[in-house]
Amino acid sequence: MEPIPIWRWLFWVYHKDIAGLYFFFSIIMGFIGFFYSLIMRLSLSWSYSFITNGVVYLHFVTLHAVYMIFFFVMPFSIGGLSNLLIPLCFSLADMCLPRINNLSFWMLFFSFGLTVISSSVYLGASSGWTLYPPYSSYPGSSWLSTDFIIFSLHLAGASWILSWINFIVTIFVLPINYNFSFFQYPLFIVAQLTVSFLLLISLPVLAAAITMLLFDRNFSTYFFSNVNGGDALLYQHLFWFFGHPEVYVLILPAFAVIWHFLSFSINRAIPFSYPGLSIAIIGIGVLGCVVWAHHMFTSGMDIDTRFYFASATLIIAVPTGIKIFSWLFTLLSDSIIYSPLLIWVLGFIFLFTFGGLSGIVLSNCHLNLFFHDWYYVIAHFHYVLSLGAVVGVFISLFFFFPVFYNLTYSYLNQTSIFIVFFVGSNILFFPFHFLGLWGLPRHYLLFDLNFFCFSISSLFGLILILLASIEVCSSVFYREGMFYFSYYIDLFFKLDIFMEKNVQCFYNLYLYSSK
Ligand SMILES: [Cu+2]
Repeated sequence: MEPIPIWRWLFWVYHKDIAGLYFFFSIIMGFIGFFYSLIMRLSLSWSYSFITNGVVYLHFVTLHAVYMIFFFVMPFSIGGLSNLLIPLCFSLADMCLPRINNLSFWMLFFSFGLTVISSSVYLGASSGWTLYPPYSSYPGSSWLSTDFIIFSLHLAGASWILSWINFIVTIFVLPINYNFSFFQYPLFIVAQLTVSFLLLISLPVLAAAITMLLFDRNFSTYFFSNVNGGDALLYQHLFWFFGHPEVYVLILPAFAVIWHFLSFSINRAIPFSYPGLSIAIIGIGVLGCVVWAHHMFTSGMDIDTRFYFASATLIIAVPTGIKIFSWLFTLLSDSIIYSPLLIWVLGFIFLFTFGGLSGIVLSNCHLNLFFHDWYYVIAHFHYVLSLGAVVGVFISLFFFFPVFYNLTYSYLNQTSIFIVFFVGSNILFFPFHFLGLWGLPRHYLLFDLNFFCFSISSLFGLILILLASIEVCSSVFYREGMFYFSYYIDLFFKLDIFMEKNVQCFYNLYLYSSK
């Protein structure tokens, strides 16, 4: 067989190839984001000896968030998993707009390039991923880094907009042969549709906000400058109108993967309480768009507004509870097939529920006045996102990669990676709750030496997570076999089977290929 020329993959349009590009890209980016968190933990462990400049420390905080959110979790769970699975769920040969698909990946890649340029200019962007105006406006950071981060977010946003056009069109236009009613869609499709609509609603708002910020920085427009008649709070409203739906964009695909794995484990195509789950996903999406100001309780809103946002936030616990009880009930089933991934799912449910409970504490608009910008908040969103979404990434790696890319893990490795990751992540993040209760503020390089033992234990936990990630990369092996992808596609078209049977057929392949 002739070797493929290196430039060929620049023009890949086939959905599985593009998904592979996204997976490869996002895993590299995950390690870069991890590297930033390692530097943060090191500099917090030996205060003022590792990094001496608080602005540089904030630069690492900013870049850690940007890499993890925009270049690790989003490309993996949206770009990668959707491109891989949406055509398969409907037995399609490819996505509806393959060239647009290719374009959106490379736009994301150039967006990453702009972030690299941003971090190489002077001290780097140091206003957090939220880019709040007093810090990100011209007097706060006069060097060019923030402008490049804004360009990078623009380009990444344009890339996701192309992606969601592609997903929505593929889901609604192509599967004409099947006549699905909405409540027959697989949950993965429902989740990706919800994600697409959330991006459709929220990304243009983010684009508007950061464009105004760009104009403020370069053309003296004063949209967000209170001194000159603007309103800095406006930026926070616009940003969190994007920022809160964004957390569901990050976590919903992980939920969908959990459901598909659990329904596989009980040998059914449809998970327990299926139509309720569809409604719960959509409900989370809708509610997620009307709770943004719970990030701004300390900004001086009047009491009625704060109560509205607090209670709307609490209502999200209802659809979330539906999902958690559905998972737990599925785990109680008699016909459950035990595999190491079930431990991962249990870990996911534990970590996500734990993060959800501290979220209920934070959604209280009075308690929030005390917890705002303390370590408690960091503990909350790392339990929900970093651990929830990242465990979703691990489960996808173990569950889908054996079948689609012939890359597989032994059961022993899957279990040992889980133990190291679970112990490490809890050692890292659990003490943050106490640090928050004791009033340790986030975003600071220096802190009281009374907390020294906690910062050392957090560093130890982070090193355990690093070991788990290295084990993931080192213990993967290529399994030559009959289950290469084209065979799998052929199987679909030859049998011309309906979606549920496709799912079943995939599961059988999985069982066979990852023993
Ligand atoms: Cu929120």
